[in-house]
Amino acid sequence: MEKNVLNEKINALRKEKNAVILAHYYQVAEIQEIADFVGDSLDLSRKSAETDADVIVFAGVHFMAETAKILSPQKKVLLPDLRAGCSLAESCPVDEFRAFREQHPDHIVVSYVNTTADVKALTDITCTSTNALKIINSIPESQPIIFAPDRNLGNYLNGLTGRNMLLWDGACHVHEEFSLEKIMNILEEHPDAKLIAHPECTRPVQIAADFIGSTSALLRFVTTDESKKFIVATESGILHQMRKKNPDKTFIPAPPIDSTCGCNDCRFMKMHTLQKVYESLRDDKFEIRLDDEIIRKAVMPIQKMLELSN
Ligand code: CIZ
Repeated sequence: MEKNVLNEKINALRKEKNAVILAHYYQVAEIQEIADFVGDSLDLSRKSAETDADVIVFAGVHFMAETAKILSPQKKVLLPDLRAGCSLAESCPVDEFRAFREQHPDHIVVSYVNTTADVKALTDITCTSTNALKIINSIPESQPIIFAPDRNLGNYLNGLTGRNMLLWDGACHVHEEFSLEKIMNILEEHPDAKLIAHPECTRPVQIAADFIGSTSALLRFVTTDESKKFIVATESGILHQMRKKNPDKTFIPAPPIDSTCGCNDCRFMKMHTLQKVYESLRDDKFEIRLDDEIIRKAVMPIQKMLELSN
C-alpha cells in the first residue's frame, strides 16, 4: 500500500479506536512522522503513564511496550512486530540475574529500563540513559549498588560518580559494534566535525568523543552547539530528528565494524514498518500481556525513577 494511503488509514483507525502511537527515536522516519509522540524511553514512559487513550501502539522494542503496559495495565498496549526484542535486555536473563542478586544481598539494584519486566520486578530503581546520573546520585554513597545490564553505561557512570558499582556484563549490539578505526578515518576527512556518542558505546569510542549523552542529550547538543558537522555514534534513527531540527547542519552516522552501508541500524527497532503499524491498529496485534504479580512488582522501581527524575 502507498505511504499516503497507509497514513490516511492509520489516522482513521487512531481516531476510531482512541489510540495513541508512541515512537522511539530509533524508528524509521515514516513512523516517527505519523507518531503522536517521538522520544526516548524516559519520555515514552511518561507519555504511557499520562495518556487517556484506550490503546497504545508502541513503535519501539519489547521492553518499552512492557513498560507502557506496567504503567497503564488497564490499556491495550500493542507492539506492531512481536519479534522487536532488545539484545541488551536479552543479555540479562532473569534466572541468572536473580542468582547474582542473591549473592549480593547488601546491594540495591539499579537497572537500566532496557530489561524485561521480570528483571524490573527484581529491581529497586530503574533508570534511563537520560536520568541515570541523577538516579545514582540520589543513592547514599555508602550504599553498594548493582547496576544492570549495560557494562559500558555502568563503567561510564562509575567514572562520573567515582563509585564502584557492581556491573552486570551486558551490552547493546548496536553500540558495541562501532568501529573506532572507521570513525577516525571519517574524522580525518572531516576535521571540522565533532564526534558525539551514546554512553552504551565502548570505552575507546567514549574517549574519542567530544560529547557523550543519551539520545535526548545528543539531540539537544547538536541543536545548541555551534558546530555544523557531527559524527553520530548511536542508532541511526536519531538522525531523522537531528536533521529535522537542524536543516543547516551535516550529520554523518558512525559506521559499525562489519558493514558496507556505513550506518548502524538496530535490526529489532527496524522490524516495525508503517504497514505493520496499520495492521497493528486494524487487528489489535500484538497485544502485550503481563502477569498481575509482575506488574505489581515492576511498577515500583519505574515509579521511583519517574518521581526522582521529575
Ligand atoms: O533510553 C532510551 O530510549 C535509549 C534506548 C537510548 C537513549 O539514550 O535514549
